[in-house]
Amino acid sequence: MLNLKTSIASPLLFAALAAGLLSSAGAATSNGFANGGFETANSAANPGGGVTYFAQGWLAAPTGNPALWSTDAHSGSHAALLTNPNGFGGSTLFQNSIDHGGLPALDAANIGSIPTLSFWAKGDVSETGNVLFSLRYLGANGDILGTSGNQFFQNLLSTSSWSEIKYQAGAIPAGTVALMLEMNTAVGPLLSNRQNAVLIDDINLSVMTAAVPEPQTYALMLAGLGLIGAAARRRRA
Ligand SMILES: [Ca+2]
Repeated sequence: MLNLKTSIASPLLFAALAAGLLSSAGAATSNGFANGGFETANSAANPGGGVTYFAQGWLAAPTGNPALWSTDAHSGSHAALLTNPNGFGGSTLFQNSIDHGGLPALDAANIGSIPTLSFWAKGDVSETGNVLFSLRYLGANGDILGTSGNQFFQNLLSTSSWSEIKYQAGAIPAGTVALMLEMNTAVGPLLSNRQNAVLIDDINLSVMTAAVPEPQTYALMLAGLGLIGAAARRRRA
């Protein structure tokens, strides 16, 4: 049996394994949602066409109370505002990582990697409301291949200061080409003089590319294996 402790091949082999582990960390692609700080206005080149764009690339639900472009910001000069000022309503924003986002279509290199979503939020949902986000994995035909489910975050909100909210999603399933984000607040009657209003800013979606050993890693591994083979042959001889 090969004794790795004394084999001349072991330092090279371990170096190759270490290089492989390092390269398997992958590279982050960020930001997956362009204009996640809501700093860029909707433009004439990006008209609504039946859909409400409240900031460049960001869609508001056409029903209920559309998401708004607010000057109360965590960074820069604008943020998104979800609000139902009269109660009994919903307000929703959407983003798709391809059509309006910052990522090319995801492919096999992304399958199995873990997306991370982070954003900053401030506000209140009133006593009868809630606010949530949902990440969905979309296939090439727009079919939903997986979802984070509804992630409620009203308990993390403050009316006076911004809170950072971070979420590590499930592994990207095979066939996924895009991630879609939905954020929504809904409320019944407004109680205790509490408004339903949630500000969102600095949305960042980070998608790690999956492990792909680089050519020099393969070369090191082959060199290490060759030396092990040579050592083993010497020992047998
Ligand atoms: Ca901003």
